[in-house]
Amino acid sequence: MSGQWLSSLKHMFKLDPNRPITEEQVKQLCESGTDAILIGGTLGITYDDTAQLLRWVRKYSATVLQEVSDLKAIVPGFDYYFIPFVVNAQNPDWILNIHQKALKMYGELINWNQVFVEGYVVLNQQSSVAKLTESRTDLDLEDVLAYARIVDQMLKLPILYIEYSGAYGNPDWLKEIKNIVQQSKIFYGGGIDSIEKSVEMSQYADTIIIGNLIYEDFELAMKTVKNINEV
Ligand code: 1GP
Repeated sequence: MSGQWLSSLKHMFKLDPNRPITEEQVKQLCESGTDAILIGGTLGITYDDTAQLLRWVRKYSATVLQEVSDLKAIVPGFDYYFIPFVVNAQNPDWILNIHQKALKMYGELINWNQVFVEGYVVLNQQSSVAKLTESRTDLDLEDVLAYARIVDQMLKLPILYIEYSGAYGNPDWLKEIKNIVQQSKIFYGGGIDSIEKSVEMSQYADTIIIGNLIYEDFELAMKTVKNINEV
């Protein structure tokens, strides 16, 4: 079931509980035809803000996922939970320390059928996530392919997330990554601020994630859904 469901994801909107959005906009995103609404962010993520967004999204039939970044903000009631595992982090918390703490607290309560681990490769040095996790971003293509192989072939994680948060990545690199990945689904997020970029990255990534554009140009963000489904 899980692999099949992941394969159905071509497009997702990522809502940051720490950024302003209206209930009407959430409604439109839910009814846009996107494959899922992902709720998560890096800084200032609280239980209350996350729960508020979930309440708004839950009024519609959209699939809703929480990407967990703070143990204090895990909210029950999502369809699925995505757990980031940042493979190029140099701060060990983001490799397995936080996960160990989480499982010490909640290990017995977790329904593992609802959980997917994302092998993150963080590539934009300027992003909050790179700074927080102290990710090693001075990488050439061969370095990135090695990280992709760790996620895909060594750890066999369901998701390889190529994260450029706030900047547009190199599509040629995505093409090379697609060529070597065998079983992980490739998520791409970062700097998609036009229809052309959304279509371009969809050629190589199984799933594209639209974040900032929701807050910068809502109407344009909405248009990325239709165009992806025509790729
Ligand atoms: C962020 O990958 C997502 O985690 C989306 O990136 O905000 O740059 O669209 P943007």
